[in-house]
Amino acid sequence: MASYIRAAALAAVLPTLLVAQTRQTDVLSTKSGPLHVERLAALEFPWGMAVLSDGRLLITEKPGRLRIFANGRLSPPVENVPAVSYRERPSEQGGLLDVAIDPDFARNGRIYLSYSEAAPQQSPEQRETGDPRFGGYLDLTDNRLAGGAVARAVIDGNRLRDVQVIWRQEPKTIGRGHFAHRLVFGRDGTRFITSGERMRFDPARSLTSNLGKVVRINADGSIPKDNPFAGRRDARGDIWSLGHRNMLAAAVHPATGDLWVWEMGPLGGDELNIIKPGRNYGWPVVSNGDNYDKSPIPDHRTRTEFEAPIHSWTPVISPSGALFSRGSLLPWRGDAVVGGLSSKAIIRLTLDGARIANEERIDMQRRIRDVAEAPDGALLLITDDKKGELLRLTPVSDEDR
Ligand SMILES: [Ca+2]
Repeated sequence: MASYIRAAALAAVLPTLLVAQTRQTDVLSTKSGPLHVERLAALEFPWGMAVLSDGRLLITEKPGRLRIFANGRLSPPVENVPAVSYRERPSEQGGLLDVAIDPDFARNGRIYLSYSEAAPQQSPEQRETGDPRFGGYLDLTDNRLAGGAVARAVIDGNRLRDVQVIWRQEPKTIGRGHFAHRLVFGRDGTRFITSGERMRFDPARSLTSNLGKVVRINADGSIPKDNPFAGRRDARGDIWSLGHRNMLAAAVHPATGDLWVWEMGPLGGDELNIIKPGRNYGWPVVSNGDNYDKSPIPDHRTRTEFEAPIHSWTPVISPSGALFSRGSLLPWRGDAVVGGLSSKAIIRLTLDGARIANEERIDMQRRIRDVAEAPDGALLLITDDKKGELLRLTPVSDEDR
């Protein structure tokens, strides 16, 4: 009560100071110096972020809302967003997921959204049969047939128009997990989608399903002619690479143009892979982790025909969103910055080419769902929680100390 009275008294005299106080600025210590942590907005299970060149920020909330954060305020939900499949429960991984801005946004005003959708035909008889390898993570009450989708649309004020679905996960399956669904643009303008294996294991190695794949499509959903399986009758043309599990973080390296993808392992064995077209990254045959029921999986080194990760993590980081820092404000130029869910951290990777030279886990005490850099170089974070937050990290200047 005393602090409330003090704040109220201050408000009468110094309204601007009170604004700064209510933004709850904290200081975080890192190896590269202290950072201010400001809380900019409250959000319910935010999932993806994309920054427009004018500084506006698009943010998705998993229950099915898209918001625009501008001038310190969050917009009402953007209208005409596709309907998503979402039920609030601890294990729900579906909903409205990533958002990305067209490289030619200034001309076409277009954005891309990934999300989970229910199948149009649902049957009351369908039931999750489950796989014992999931141990305690099995949810046998689950019976909804769903799959991921990607739509593009033009953003017009606070409304979407010309919404077109350009890609779908096939087949749809029962299950609440492993949609993956990060959206990243290649330097040639093609679109990469990380498509999780929906907790089904074997589809990841099948060329006739697009589950457990990195997918590459053109802006309109058509298949690029130089995709590795384009034009083949026995394979899907949208597949770029296979043998993946649940890849929630991806970014294109600014110098090489290579696609870097971070993948959740099961019990242990989170991976960083640099993606080569047409290659198999091993899931579910090999992993540097074990199944949730403790049954072992052969390590990557036992099967050299599969691409081995550049790096794997045990204990895990639970990678959730990644970027390569421009370093225009934080002294992190060229570093990979990865958000961590179960690790409740930001993982800063200092690189030597394609090798991790140094790793810093910066404890955030919150599940970090995605990372982005603002036009001024500030690091933006969203946290995975019903009472989620948009946070901004900036260096503490000498004047502040
Ligand atoms: Ca692998």
